[in-house]
Amino acid sequence: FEFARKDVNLQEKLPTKLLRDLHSNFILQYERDKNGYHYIMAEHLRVSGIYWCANAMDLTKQLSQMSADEIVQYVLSCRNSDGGYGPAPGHDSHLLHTLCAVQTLIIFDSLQKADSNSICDYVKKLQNEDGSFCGDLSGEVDTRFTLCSLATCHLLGNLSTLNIDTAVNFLLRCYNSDGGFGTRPGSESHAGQVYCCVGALAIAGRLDSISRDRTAEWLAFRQCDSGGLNGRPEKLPDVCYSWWVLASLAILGRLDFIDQSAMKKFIYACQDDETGGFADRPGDCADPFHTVFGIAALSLFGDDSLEQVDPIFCMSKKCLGSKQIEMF
Ligand code: GRG
Ligand code: ZN
Repeated sequence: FEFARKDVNLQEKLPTKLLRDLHSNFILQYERDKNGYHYIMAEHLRVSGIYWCANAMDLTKQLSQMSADEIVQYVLSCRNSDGGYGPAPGHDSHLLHTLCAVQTLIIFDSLQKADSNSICDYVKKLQNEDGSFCGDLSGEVDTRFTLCSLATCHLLGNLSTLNIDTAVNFLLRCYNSDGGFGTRPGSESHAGQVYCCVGALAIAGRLDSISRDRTAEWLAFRQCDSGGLNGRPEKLPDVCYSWWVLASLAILGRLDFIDQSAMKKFIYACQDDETGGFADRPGDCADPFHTVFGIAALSLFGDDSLEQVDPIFCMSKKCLGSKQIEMF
């Protein structure tokens, strides 16, 4: 009898180095194929998709290959009269897409084309009495929306429009004794939520409120024998957790808590050496979401062929400039 931890096998024929230019071609293809099946399917997350594609092109130093004006005009056309942005023109505003709109405008150096005050007003109205945030008018509360709010207002230079003390109190109520964070108080720890909470605490300048080592240990336990990382115990590894977990460790100053060479091997193995792009796991179908987070994770380890990524905002340090947060 053998105790089997859920994991994947890395076969020998899988890629073992970064196929950078294949990825930028994959993204361009995806972006240009506007009548394609995927593009139509993804309307409900179009602005987020645009941020993933633009960010992947920026991190692979290929941003100049994109039609900047067309993309910026499209993003601006997703703005609603409440000040927020929806996923596509005519769709309701949501914090997830509002942050992605702001990120995309920064990547194309076009933030001056947005109305910062009305965006911050939109975000402010979604904060609740207990400090938490709703993602939109439907009322769903989630620590993801705390990161979206703090990141958006920070990037617009107006963090103080939010109630940061109550926001931090809410985040600390979502801090579990295992060192992780969940979506709401009492929810199970999940690596994606850890990223959101650690990032939000960093923006608030309140990382001293948690035990960095305890959280970093919970994150380090996400590494499987294959080198890949999962999102919680007993789940399969997935390349996007390379980002959620590694970025959290980087924010905590604890990147050395995991085996970096095993991690890189897993990330390389998730590349598709024919179509370009990264899949969630070796052998699966590549998509822009896993592509940008695979590339961003490799950038955190340092790779001269990539732009350096900021672990809180998942954007190049170059495009963030003085918007970067000084952590240590
Ligand atoms: C990138 C700056 C920046 C902000 C984004 C929305 C957001 C802020 C972060 C999302 C963090 C998150 C919750 C990531 C997890 C995404 C994911 C793969 C969810 C799937 O979860 P499960 O539980 O799958 O369905 P598992 O992997 O556990 O099987
Ligand atoms: Zn994933």
